[in-house]
Amino acid sequence: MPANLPPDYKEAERRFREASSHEEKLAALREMLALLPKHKGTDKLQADLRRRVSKLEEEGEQARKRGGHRFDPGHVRREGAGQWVLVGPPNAGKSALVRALTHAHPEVAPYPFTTRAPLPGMMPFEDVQVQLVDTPAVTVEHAEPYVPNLVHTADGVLVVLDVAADDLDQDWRVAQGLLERARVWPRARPVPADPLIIVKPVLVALNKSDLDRDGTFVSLARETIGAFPCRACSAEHGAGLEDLKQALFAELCRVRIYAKEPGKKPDRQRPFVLSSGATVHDLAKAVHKDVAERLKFARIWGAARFDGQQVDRDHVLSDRDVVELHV
Ligand SMILES: Nc1nc2c(ncn2[C@@H]2O[C@H](COP(=O)(O)OP(=O)(O)O)[C@@H](O)[C@H]2O)c(=O)[nH]1
Ligand SMILES: [Mg+2]
Repeated sequence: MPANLPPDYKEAERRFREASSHEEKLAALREMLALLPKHKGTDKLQADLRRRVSKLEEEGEQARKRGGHRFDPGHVRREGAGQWVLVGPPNAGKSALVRALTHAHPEVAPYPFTTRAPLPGMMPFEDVQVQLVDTPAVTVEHAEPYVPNLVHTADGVLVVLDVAADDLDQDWRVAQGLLERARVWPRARPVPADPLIIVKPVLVALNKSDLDRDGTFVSLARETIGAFPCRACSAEHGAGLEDLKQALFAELCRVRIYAKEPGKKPDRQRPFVLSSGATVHDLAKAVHKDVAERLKFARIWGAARFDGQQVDRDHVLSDRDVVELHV
């Protein structure tokens, strides 16, 4: 890999790695090709990118000829502030959690493998929505082949375990095996230098806490899962769900920004949701690319010290800032 690739290129490359649909992949690759500095040192990379672009173009053309869109269970369109995919053994309560936290109605039943296809639902949290995707169970013997891809492309993975299960150790091992197959590395652990893995939040829901009268099961489970962040909850009785919702939003590392035009009130209903670390310029890009190009400065209302204070485009935003963009 040639050194000194510009940050924009690396950003496009990140998008390529995280892309789950054909269109997203192609768009990111084309951007990488456009942003790649063209000189001798990048000849091979250029050729490689060209080859990958034309291969994807060809595949897209063939798919269109075959007729329209085929249903792809390994890809759920991302919506809202971020996408969590729920995974775990049969009967842990994945579907019950999606039912309790969203407006979706997956089937909940006391027998295994009720859920066959991924089912997304939107979880309202304060003034945003977080997407939860219910999936079929994964066991030692059985896994739908598309589940690793869902796990790889989601923004976060919620491992759902039944705290009262007979063999929690095995359920946990199977879940970890799935993360490995999906090439997902949990953000809570020191990250190895492996270009094929993708780092994302992995959270564990210790469900059915209502069956754990004296807390023994939960403490044993916490020992099993070690350093992973976890929340005890009961999808059926509601205990711990508020806390879980909070964690699901917090672990996404997002900021909510209310944009306003000079002289007008901010739109408090629909914040722009950006990755934490986003700058005034990132917000302007999210509003419109013309705004980003013409941006002169911004004023911010947020934490007390920014009471309408003027800042430049590189200023890093905080959750719930109100930002007035001046073009
Ligand atoms: N006691 C108790 N039972 C639960 C809880 N959540 C789910 N269940 C039950 O566990 C069974 C499996 O739930 P389901 O959501 O279908 O599990 P899934 O296979 O992981 O999707 C059903 O009989 C649910 O009623 C809970 O928090 N407490
Ligand atoms: Mg289910």
